[in-house]
Amino acid sequence: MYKFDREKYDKRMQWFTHDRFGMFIHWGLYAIPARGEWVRSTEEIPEEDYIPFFNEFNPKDFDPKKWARLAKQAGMKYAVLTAKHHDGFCLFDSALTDWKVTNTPYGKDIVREYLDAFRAEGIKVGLYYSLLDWHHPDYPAYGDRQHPMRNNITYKDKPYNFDNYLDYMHGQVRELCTNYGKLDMMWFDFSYDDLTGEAWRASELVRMVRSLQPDIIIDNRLEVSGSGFGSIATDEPLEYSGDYVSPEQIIPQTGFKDSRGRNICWEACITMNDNWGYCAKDKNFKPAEMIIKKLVECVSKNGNMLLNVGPDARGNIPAESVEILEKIGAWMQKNSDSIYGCGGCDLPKPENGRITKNGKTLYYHIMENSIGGIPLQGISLDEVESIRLISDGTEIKPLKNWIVENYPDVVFVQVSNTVKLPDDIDTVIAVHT
Ligand code: H79
Repeated sequence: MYKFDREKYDKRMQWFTHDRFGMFIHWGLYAIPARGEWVRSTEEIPEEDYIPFFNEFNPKDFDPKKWARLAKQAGMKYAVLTAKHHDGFCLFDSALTDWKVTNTPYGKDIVREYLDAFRAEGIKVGLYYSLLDWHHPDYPAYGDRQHPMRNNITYKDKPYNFDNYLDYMHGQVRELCTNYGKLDMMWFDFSYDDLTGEAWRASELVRMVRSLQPDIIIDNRLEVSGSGFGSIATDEPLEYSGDYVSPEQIIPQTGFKDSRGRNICWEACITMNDNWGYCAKDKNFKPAEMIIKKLVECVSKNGNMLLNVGPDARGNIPAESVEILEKIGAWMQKNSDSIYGCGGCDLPKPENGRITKNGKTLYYHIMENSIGGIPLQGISLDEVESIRLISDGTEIKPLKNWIVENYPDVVFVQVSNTVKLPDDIDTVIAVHT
């Protein structure tokens, strides 16, 4: 009988709640048509028209060390690569299929190259594995044009044996957990309709993963889709509940608490533009400034952000994404003390920004300027030990004038003589109490 072990759980989640910021990497054959990772389904591309991308796949510029350096410079502490996405194509050398990178002209095991490069930079490593598989003949992709997860028209009216697919899927996950050293995270994607939980033989799968990788963190999508908590939010999580909630393309209004008031771990996965896989036409990139503020928002609600890049067919991360990551990195260089090891606090969100907290230090993220003193809401002067600008450690003096007396639970700071506040993005003031 499975029994949830809270102590073990808290221990394995320590790095996750500390690190807060990771890189998601969506890469596969779909980088060649360059219309996003769902192209096979949305355009109802039959097998024979997708195979040419397989025969062609040879990313000349692929240099995972470059990706890893970029992630590190951006302040990302962990990464997750699509070992297999919904099209079933494997970026690893699986013994269970021919539909894999080592059979393309490129010929090498990309998962292994990625793992080596990211580990060398001290970045924790995860793998994404799609539960959907439009390539495998026993996955129920039975050609229903109305159903996006199941509209592989090549398999229309073909009989299938779902148990064969489950054996294959379990076998591949076993390969990933056996042949590639220590993995920090498995990111399953995703449950829908009646395909959820034990329909994936999920308890058995999770038991196997944890026996091979005792410290691994698993997302919650063996139980739910991209939305919803699952039993992780209850006092008795199921064996396959996963370790954290995985809101997709959304940052929740508040953090999550379980019935006993404990924070529930979560990670918002977010794209920079409107696609996960490379999409040549999609130039709808979010400004770096916005992404930084959203990262702060996640942390202020006790969550993580997994920010996506979709490398192109040659293996280059798009220039727009590189620029965004460099800007994030410049901000993190000065301000990451307000991200790593931080979470939210019980104070309401201040009007001019947000608060993150690490132990006795409150980080006031000032995103909007004030005339006169800048209000740091929710504290009083007698609680304050020191106030510092975290970018350079400059001491900041509390303002003392007639306003202050009217607001006993606000500390006003005057910084115009020392530094202009805020900068374009988010100036962080550390209040040590
Ligand atoms: O891997 C990324 C997405 O491809 C995957 N999860 C993230 C991490 C994902 N799979 N499904 N979904 C997200 C949600 C499904 C959205 C859909 Fe659609 C709406 C499928 C069909 C309509 C989006 C829009 C995809 C095709 C059109």
